Amino acid sequence: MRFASPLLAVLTAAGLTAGLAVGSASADDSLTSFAAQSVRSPIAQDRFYFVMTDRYRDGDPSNNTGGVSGGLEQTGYEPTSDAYFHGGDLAGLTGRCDPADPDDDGLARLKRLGFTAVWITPPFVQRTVQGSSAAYHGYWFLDLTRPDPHLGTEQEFAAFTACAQRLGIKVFVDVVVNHTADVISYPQGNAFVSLAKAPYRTATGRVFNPWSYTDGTAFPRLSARRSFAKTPVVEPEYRTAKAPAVLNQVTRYHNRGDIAWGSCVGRCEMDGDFSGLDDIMTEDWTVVRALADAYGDWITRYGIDGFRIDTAKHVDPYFFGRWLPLVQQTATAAGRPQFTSFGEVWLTDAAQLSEMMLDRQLPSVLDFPYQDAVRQYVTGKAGGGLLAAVFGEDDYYTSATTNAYGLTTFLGNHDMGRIGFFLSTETQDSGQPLLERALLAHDLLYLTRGVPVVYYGDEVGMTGSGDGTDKRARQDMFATQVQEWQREERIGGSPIGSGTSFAESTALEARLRDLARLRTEHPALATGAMITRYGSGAMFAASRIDSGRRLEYLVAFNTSDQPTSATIATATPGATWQPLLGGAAATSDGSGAVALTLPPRSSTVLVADRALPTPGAPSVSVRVGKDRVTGRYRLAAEVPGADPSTVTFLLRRPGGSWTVAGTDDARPFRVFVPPGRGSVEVAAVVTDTAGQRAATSPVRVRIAPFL
Ligand SMILES: [Ca+2]
Ligand SMILES: [Ca+2]
Ligand SMILES: [Ca+2]
Repeated sequence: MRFASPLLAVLTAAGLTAGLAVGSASADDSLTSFAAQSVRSPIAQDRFYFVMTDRYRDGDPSNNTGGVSGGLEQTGYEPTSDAYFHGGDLAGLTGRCDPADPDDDGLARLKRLGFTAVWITPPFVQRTVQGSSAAYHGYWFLDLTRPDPHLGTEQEFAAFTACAQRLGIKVFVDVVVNHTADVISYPQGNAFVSLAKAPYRTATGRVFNPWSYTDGTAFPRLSARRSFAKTPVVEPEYRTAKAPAVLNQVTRYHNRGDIAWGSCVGRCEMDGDFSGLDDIMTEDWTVVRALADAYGDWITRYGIDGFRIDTAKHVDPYFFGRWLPLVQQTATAAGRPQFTSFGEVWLTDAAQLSEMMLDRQLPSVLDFPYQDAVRQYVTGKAGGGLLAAVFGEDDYYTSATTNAYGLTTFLGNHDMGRIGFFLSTETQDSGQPLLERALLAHDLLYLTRGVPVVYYGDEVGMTGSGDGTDKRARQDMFATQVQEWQREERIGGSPIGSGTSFAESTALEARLRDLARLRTEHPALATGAMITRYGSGAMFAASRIDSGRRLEYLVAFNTSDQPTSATIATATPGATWQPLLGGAAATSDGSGAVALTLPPRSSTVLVADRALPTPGAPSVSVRVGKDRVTGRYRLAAEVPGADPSTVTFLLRRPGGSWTVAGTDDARPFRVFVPPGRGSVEVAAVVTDTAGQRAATSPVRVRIAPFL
C-alpha cells in the first residue's frame, strides 16, 4: 500500500528494528509551539437527511416513465411494486422552497426539521431495468454527466441546489466510482477467476499487475481479447450509452467475473463485478481523470458540497489518493474549499475501517461499527459497555487531518433496513415503550460524536416488513401504492394506509427538531470533545466539553425498562447540573462524581452551572508501544489530573523537522502510526483547558514492521 501523507513519508523513509521507549515530562518550550486543536471536519456540525429521491415526493408526474413510452421494461415505472420507479423526483424534493409555508414538504420541510445537509441517492442516468428490478435507487449508472429523466432535468437539478443554498442546506451527491450498470457480459460465464489463474496481460501479451501503475506510470495498452480473464461483450444497444465516453471501452474494466460473496477476500472484492455490475479499472489514470472531470463538473455547475462514495471498499486501494485531490482542486476552483466526502465501507471493525481513512485517503466513512453497537444497545441486546468499547477505538481514526468526530453516524439505511424495523422486530416493545426506544436511539445519534445521518422516513416512524432490508426498506413518503407498506406498523402512529407521510407531525419529528436546536444552541453537543464516562448495564454516559467556555455537559442514556442509577465521574466538582433534555437536575460532589437516576428508556442532557476548575501546571509523558490489532505503533500520552486537556503528538526523523501525527482531545490520549524503517523521534505536547502547555522531550524509537 502506498502512503501519501507527510507523516507516513517520514515513517517509511527512516532506518531499522522495532523497539519501545518512554519519554518523561519536561518543559521543552520549542515543542509547545506545535500544540494544535483537535481536527473538526467541514461537516462536523451538520445534520444529514439521507433521501431516496424516487421515494420522497412526486413534483412532476409527466416524468414518471422517464420520457419513454412502452411497458415496464422500457419505463421502469410501477408504483405498486417495491422494485420499480415510483415517480418521486427533484421537483418534488425541492418543493416550493418556502420555509415559512408549513405545507411545503420539499427542502423547506427538511429545514423545519433542523437538517443542514441532504444526501441524495445517485441522480445520474441509469440503465432503467436490469433483471426484475429498476434503477430507482440510482446505483446503476450509464451516463454520469446528466440527471436521470425519471428524476428531472438539468434545470430542475439546478433549481434543487439553488433552493438548498437559499435555505442553507448542503447538498451531498451519492457517487459511484466502482462500477457502472451491467452491460458487459462474458461468454465464459460470471464465475470469478483469480489473478493467479489468469493474470492481466497487456495487448502484447505481457503479464502485469494494474496496481504497479498507480504511481503515475503510463497504463499499458490493453486488448479486449487478450488482456482479461474473460472476454467482455457489450449488448449492441449499449455500445455508446455510457458517459464519460472512455467508459464505453471494454478495456477500462476488470472483466474477471462476479465477486463471490462469502468466499472472496482482498483482491477479489476489488476486481470482481459487484453482482454483475461492470467493475471499472480504477487503476488506469485515464479513468481516474475521466471520473474526476465528470463528477467534478457537478461541483462546478451546481455548487454541491460533497460526495457520499458508494462501495468504496471495492475500489482499488490507490484510487482515492489519486482521484479525491483532483476533485478537491475542482471544488476549490469552484469556490467550495470546504467540499468533502465520506465513503461507504461496510465494516463493523473500527481498526479495519480506519484504514480506509488513514491508508486509502478517504476523509470520512459511514460509521458502521457505531451503527452496529447502537442497534444492539437500544434493542437491549448489549449494554452500555459495548458503546464504550466502540468509542474506545476512536483513536484509530486520528491523524493530522482526520478523526472520529468527522465520521458520519447512522441508525439504519436503505440496505440493512431501518432502525424502526430493528426496534419493532428485535424487542418485545410496542406502543409508547417502542416510541421511547426510537427517541432514545435518535438522542444517541445526535448527542454522541460524529455527524448524524437520518434515513428518510425514520422521522415518521417507518418500520418495515418481510426481512426489512433493501427493497423493503425504501418506502414512499408520498401516498404509497405498495400494499405491504400501507399496512406496516408506524412507531408512534398507526399504519399509513392510503395517506401521505407528510400529513401528520410525529413525536419523532418533534424530537429531531429539539435535538437540532440543542446542537445549535450548545455547539459542544455537536463538536465538543467527547469523553466516555460510563458504560455498564443499561446505562451509557459521556461528557461533551465546550473548551472555549470551559464548560462540561453530561449526556446519559438508559435502555432498561426500569429506572437505572449510576455514579458518573466528571471533571466539574461541586456543580449543580441543569437538564437541557429530559431528566432532573443533579449535583456533583467534591470529586466530580454525579449520582444519576434515569427513568426507563430515556436520555438526559445536563450542563454544569460552573466552569471547569482551573488546573495546576500541566505535565505530560509519552510512551510508544505496538498495537497488535493494527500493526501500527501506538503513541500514548499520560497527563495527570482530570482536566479535559488536548494532546498533540509530534514525529520526525532524527535531525528532520517535526510533523503533527495527530491531536487527541479525549483520554486516553493516543494516535496510531504505521511502522517504517529505522528510527523516528516522538514527542507530545499537552494544552490544558486554561491554555497552559507542556511538552515531553523527544524520544527516539525504532519502528520496524512487527506483524
Ligand atoms: Ca415524477
Ligand atoms: Ca472494483
Ligand atoms: Ca483518545
